Amino acid sequence: MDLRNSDALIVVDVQNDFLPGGALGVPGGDRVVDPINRVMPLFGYVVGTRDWHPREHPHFQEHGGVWPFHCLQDTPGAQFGPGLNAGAFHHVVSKGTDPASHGYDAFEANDLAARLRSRGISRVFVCGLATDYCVRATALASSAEGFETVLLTDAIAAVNVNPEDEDRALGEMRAAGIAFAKTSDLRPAAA
Ligand code: VGL
Repeated sequence: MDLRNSDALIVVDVQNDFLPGGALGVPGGDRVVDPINRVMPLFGYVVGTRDWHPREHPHFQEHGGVWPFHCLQDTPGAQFGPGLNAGAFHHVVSKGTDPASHGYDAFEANDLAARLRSRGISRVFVCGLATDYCVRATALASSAEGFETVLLTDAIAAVNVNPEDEDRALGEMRAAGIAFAKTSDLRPAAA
């Protein structure tokens, strides 16, 4: 797949707490780091997202939610994963800061869509963690915002609270018209 200058990459939540050994470690989550590092330089605009929760958040079991504490603001678990070249991010979106929303979707309640449009971006590639939550929500939102959306299937990993969650999420994304590609299929945009 040939890249265009009007493409952007969104790297979702590659944070310590979502990597193996983290508070909500995604099985195989560390496998996304190398392919992401490899493709970031192919994109003129790279957005990194991070879960960035206050402790008082309905997302958490302690407060009636389903998740253990993870990605608490300014804690080591919320830092980008070791080895991820987060220095390549042009913009960082912090999600889940508002107790009124879970923050699965990187487009929710911030200027990301407008930012991408103002740069002439028409196509968005999505990778990162986790396939069945924030990657899914972000890719679906990107598509709903009118961006042609491509999921990088070798640079994602799923939580799979239920074993079928990954397949269900992939099916929902496909049904929404999201294309699937591998990082090794990406070729640089013509200069
Ligand atoms: C996520 C589970 C809970 C994610 C966030 O980043 O995909 N998953 N909170």
